[in-house]
Amino acid sequence: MLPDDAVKIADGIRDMRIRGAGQIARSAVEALEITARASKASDVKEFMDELTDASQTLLRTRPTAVSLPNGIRYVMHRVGKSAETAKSVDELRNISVEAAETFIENAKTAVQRIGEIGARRIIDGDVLLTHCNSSAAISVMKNAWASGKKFEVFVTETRPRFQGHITATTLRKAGIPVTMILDDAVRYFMQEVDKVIVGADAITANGALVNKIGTSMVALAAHEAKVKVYAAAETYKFSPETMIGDRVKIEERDQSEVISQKELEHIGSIKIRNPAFDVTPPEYIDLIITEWGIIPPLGAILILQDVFGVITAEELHEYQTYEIEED
Ligand code: RUB
Repeated sequence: MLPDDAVKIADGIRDMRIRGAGQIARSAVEALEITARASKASDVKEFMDELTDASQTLLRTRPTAVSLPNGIRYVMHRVGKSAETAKSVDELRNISVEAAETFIENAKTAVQRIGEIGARRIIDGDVLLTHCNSSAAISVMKNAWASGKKFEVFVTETRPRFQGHITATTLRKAGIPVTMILDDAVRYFMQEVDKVIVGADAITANGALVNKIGTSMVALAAHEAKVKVYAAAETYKFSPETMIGDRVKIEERDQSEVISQKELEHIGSIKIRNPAFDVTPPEYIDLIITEWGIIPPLGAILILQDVFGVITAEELHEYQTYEIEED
């Protein structure tokens, strides 16, 4: 049984009250911390079972943001290693809490650092375009604005959940001039744009970007118009599974986000598809801005090798201290 506050976090991620890959990871790790603090386990094995249960619940909430399993892996790997020698539940609890707090702290620092690094790529007079709502991309724009650069931003609505409204509000509050456009108007306006800047739910080993549905069309329009595309991505969004040939799972959400039941009945029997993310190939991305610096997409493998080492499928599975159980 998960503590109520951890259940609330899992529910919040599932129904998107908690959203955006970075925040999803930080909240999931916080849920592990809450579980560790609340545990009344009488021995180390029982404590590990409780944390593993919590990990399983959190991993099932949303499938695409790789930051979620990477955040859980960060904590569980450290706790799992220490469980072999830990003398008491309290010792292991402290290790869990410390690992969770370190991950959350590092993740926040990463977003700030990306902002500082990325801001250097923005110059006076730039017209930017962003899609969806990314705290990493916003950090770049806010840092650039705070350093005195003057620019404006096209913000897409980002249907069906309208995350563009959140982005527009945040940028506006920072004083940045915003023009909101329909997602479908991206190509129409692209000739006025100097740089596209978006966030990431995952970066694959070959440097592809997994982000909000529509990102690949934005990148395609930018490529055609010779406009630069920057992805802002913390290193915990790089997917180790893609090093061994796995693909990032694309979440498909309910049709009710696209059309009401009443409208659907009016139209008649049709199929609705609602993928929440898409994949932009590395050829359409100029730079990935990480907290370690700026890399070309094909440098993604170097980040992965640095974080996870050169690993085989067996090692990756061994490295994980949990497995996602099939339902
Ligand atoms: C959010 C989305 C964001 C990335 C990066 O999708 O696609 O661009 O998650 O965000 P959703 P951040 O609203 O479906 O979660 O930079 O904040 O991690």
